Amino acid sequence: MGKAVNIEHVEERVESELMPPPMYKVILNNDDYTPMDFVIEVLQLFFKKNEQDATDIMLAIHNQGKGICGVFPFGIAETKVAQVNEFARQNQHPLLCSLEKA
Ligand code: TYC
Repeated sequence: MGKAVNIEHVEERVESELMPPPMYKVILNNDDYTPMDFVIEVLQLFFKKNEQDATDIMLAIHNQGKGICGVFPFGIAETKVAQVNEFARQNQHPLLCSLEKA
């Protein structure tokens, strides 16, 4: 007698192995006080942007209110948000980093 296989469990496993993980946008929000150079530094340090890309993203956020720094699986996105907000607070800036489902 072959072992019984629970098809629901197999389907669940195949789904979790084949489906890409849900992705989250890491967002920087504009404010009136955080220095532009600090935002550029954040984009270079935490999101590995070069100086030109970091400057372009910062200016887009400044002009449009918010902007995407990167798109990551939940655990990585959550960690980046916490690290950026802590770095901003340590430097006494109100810069706000947040998450949105992609
Ligand atoms: N608006 C800020 C200023 O004029 C610059 C800024 C850009 C702040 C992007 C936050 O996410 C931000 N100094």
